[in-house]
Amino acid sequence: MKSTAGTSTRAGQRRDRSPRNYPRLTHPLVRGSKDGPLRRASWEEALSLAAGGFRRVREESGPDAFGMFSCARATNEMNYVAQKFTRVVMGTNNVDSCNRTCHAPSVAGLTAALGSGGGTSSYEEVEHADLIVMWGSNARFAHPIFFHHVLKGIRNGARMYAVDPRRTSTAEWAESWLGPNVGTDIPLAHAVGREIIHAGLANRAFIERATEGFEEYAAEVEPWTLTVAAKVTGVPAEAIRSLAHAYATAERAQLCWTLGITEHHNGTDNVRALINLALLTGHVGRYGSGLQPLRGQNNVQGGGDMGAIPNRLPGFQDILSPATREKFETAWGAAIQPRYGLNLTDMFEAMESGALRAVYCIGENPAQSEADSGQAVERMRQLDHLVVQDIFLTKTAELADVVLPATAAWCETDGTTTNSERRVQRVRKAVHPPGEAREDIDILCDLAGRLGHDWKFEDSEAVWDELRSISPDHWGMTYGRLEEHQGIQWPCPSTERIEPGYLHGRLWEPDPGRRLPRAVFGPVKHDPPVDVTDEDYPLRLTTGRRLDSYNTGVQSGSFASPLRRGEYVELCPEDAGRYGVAVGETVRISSRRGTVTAPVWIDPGLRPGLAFMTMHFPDEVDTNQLTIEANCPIAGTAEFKASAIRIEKLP
Ligand SMILES: Nc1nc2c(c(=O)[nH]1)N[C@H]1C(S)=C(S)[C@@H](COP(=O)(O)OP(=O)(O)OC[C@H]3O[C@@H](n4cnc5c(=O)[nH]c(N)nc54)[C@H](O)[C@@H]3O)O[C@H]1N2
Ligand SMILES: Nc1nc2c(c(=O)[nH]1)N[C@H]1C(S)=C(S)[C@@H](COP(=O)(O)OP(=O)(O)OC[C@H]3O[C@@H](n4cnc5c(=O)[nH]c(N)nc54)[C@H](O)[C@@H]3O)O[C@H]1N2
Ligand SMILES: [Mo]
Repeated sequence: MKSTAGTSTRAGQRRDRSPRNYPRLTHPLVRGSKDGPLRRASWEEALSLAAGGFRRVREESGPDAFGMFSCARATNEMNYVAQKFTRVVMGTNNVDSCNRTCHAPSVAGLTAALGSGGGTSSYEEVEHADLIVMWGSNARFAHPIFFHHVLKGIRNGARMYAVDPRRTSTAEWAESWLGPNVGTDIPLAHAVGREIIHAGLANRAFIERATEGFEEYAAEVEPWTLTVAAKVTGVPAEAIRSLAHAYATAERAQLCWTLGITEHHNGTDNVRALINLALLTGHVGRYGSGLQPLRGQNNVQGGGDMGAIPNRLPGFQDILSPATREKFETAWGAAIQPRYGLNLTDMFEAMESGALRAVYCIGENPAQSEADSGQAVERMRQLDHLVVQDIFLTKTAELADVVLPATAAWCETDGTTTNSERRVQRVRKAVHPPGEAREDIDILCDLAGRLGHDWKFEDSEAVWDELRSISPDHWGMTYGRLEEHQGIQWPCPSTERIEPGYLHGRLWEPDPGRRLPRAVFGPVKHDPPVDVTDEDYPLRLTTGRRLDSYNTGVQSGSFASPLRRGEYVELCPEDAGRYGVAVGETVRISSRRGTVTAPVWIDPGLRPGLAFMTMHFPDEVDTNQLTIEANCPIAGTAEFKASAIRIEKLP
């Protein structure tokens, strides 16, 4: 972890609040010299420069000097081809996506506890649950389609609890809102677990039949009495008790979480703390009860399933398994490195050491989405060769040597995507792409050809059929069947059957010989946020989303809308009073990494000492200049949810 002053990169920051709309890329761009400007180029010139750079770096420094950032908004087919390009053409497993910045801890935690990284239930089950817990999730804003299922559940009589330091729009729908201090979810979950055990509400039969590690877990939670946890979390003991009893006594309970849990330096431990509660009560592996990490981007689940992650081949098959590697080597006619590649976080570190020299960035905007973005930009500047393939001219594209204009997956291409309930669905080309823009897969195959691999895919279905032939979980999903059933959930190993929509039914099957794999408790420990608040940086800043905008704002733009009010730093009324600032007044916000200015908004849903900002308007206010690159050692996800800041009123 390196800290940079960062202030210099902010010199040109826009101070006006006029809208910024990104220009759609309609033709390739190249940079004549390292410090020269980007200029228009033909496809021939751009692709030959892109391929030439990749070849040169591989020859000089070996395959592991290359890294691929793959696009979680693009199709499964495109992610399949991108990881195949990385492994077969470039010869490395260095491929990853924005999953690293959000739900990698969910995948790691679920895999360690249950053997598979997918959410365990279907959306429909939420409509028939008795209890819905939304933990660190503002689904009303960030997952509005899923939230419709939640609202149906509530209408059908479900009770809902919300656990979020802010009283969010989601919390407004809850019967009970628990507002923990940022970064205290493990004490809270452990106190819930301890209360369930002490009240005699643990599902002893399930624990005995289906799990391991209970004794160690029980010992770990024992010190977390309601009183101790109330002191650390700030949640009243009675509210913790109420959640424990509601969860343990519900017939069907859905435990849903998102980034309030994962975007911490101990995100995987946080996830394990929640999974423990399901194992304690048997709320997993049967209809209506389950664990749902609501995935972020439309196809971030599919990107991982397709192998666009450094440790798995398509179908979530482990690279370390010799039999799996052999299967893929036969299918692809190329050797696969028998070790995990670098994840996105590792790749940024490797840029700094010089080990990573060339990056092919497809549909990601890390110059604005990475924690401590000043440092991330500096690292990307050190690359010998950066190729960006996007639909807009992003801040990241502005750093590139070659910029390739792609089509938008969601309306200009054919293929499939996979949502949080593991449902694969078709997307179709509905409009013609602008200018000379080409499909992501087409560009990848052209580059592969220039690097010696002659790939011919007739259409997206041909890519999908190749994937099906090597991923047992996808084998039964032909395009025809996807159409017929309007989407199918994995696993789907047979072309004849549709499997139940929930996972891990094995945990409820009789197993007298103890042969079936068990679910594993994680005896995790509390570890407070890395960026401590003190006299100099007395406020806790947490960052997240609003309904009206999308991620770094590239796709949602900054166009004027009655819904959208641009970036603000949100404070509670007490803090605004303490600093003597009113709505709209501009303040300077500093962390140990950088400084930005933003106007103030007052949100009574916040508590004293807690501030909130989004990442949606980085050209106005570059929030990630403030955030800390403190990463979860297991998943590599940064602590976007907890920075320490100071606020000063401008004269
Ligand atoms: N409108 C809109 N929708 C989106 C997106 C978007 O940009 N805009 N982005 C998409 C993406 S990529 C993702 S990953 C998802 C993210 O979806 P969410 O994770 O729901 O969104 P966030 O607002 O980042 O964070 C959720 C909540 O975590 C809370 N939180 C912060 N710290 C803590 C903590 O320590 N403990 C607990 N329990 N909670 C905490 C915050 O107050 C916030 O309300 O949204 C997706 N959907
Ligand atoms: N402070 C703070 N920072 C955060 C977070 C936070 O909560 N707080 N959350 C993190 C999370 S969860 C995420 S997921 C990341 C998101 O980080 P990014 O993925 O880097 O950000 P996006 O703005 O979603 O950028 C998506 C890019 O994909 C391009 N694109 C869209 N469709 C296509 C396509 O079909 N083909 C191609 N080639 N390109 C396409 C868009 O034009 C855009 O440039 O941000 C992270 N950063
Ligand atoms: Mo995300």
